[in-house]
Amino acid sequence: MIALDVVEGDITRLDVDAIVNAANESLLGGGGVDGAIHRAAGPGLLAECRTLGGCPTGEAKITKGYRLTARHVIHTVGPVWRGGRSGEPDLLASCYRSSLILAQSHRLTSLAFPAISTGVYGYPKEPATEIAVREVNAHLGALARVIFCCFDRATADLYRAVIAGRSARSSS
Ligand code: AR6
Repeated sequence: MIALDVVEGDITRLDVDAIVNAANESLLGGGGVDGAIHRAAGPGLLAECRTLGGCPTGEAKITKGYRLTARHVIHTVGPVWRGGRSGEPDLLASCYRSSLILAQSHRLTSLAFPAISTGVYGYPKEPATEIAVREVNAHLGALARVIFCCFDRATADLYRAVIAGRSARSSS
């Protein structure tokens, strides 16, 4: 039974137990997928986020989903890309791992990830995708379904290639 799925589109529309938000350490909203999630969830999400006291890079915190179809939001903070020698790969891996562990500790069974850090935070897409797929494969646990939600076709193709075990660099 294959649990990994690649979906192209807007993560705020997905019917899953939790969608993951690529947030910043304040957890008080921003642009990109973070902005889209807060807009779709409504003001209740920001109110709950204010009670959380932020979130360190590489860690994750959970809230309810408010007006989203998803029941919960797992907020994680990816690393800002600074060239790759400032611990970015470990921090990005930690985002995926922390989110998966948190989902399972709340007995969630379906989860959708955006491509964390690959927008405003500038993490190159190919190594980021390899980390995402590796960590999800390693920490699937009892999750029945994990979706990689990609905002565009090129990102979805890259995920499909990495999941299929093809080199990211030969996927275009
Ligand atoms: N659904 C799915 N993916 C999306 C969506 C969406 N609605 N919108 C954007 N993406 P980014 P980061 C993709 O910049 O790099 C925020 O201001 C996008 O194409 O959202 O982790 C936070 O507050 C890209 O591939 O997140 C932080 O300050 C991916 O989501 C900062 O940005 C991540 O892009 C975090 O930067």
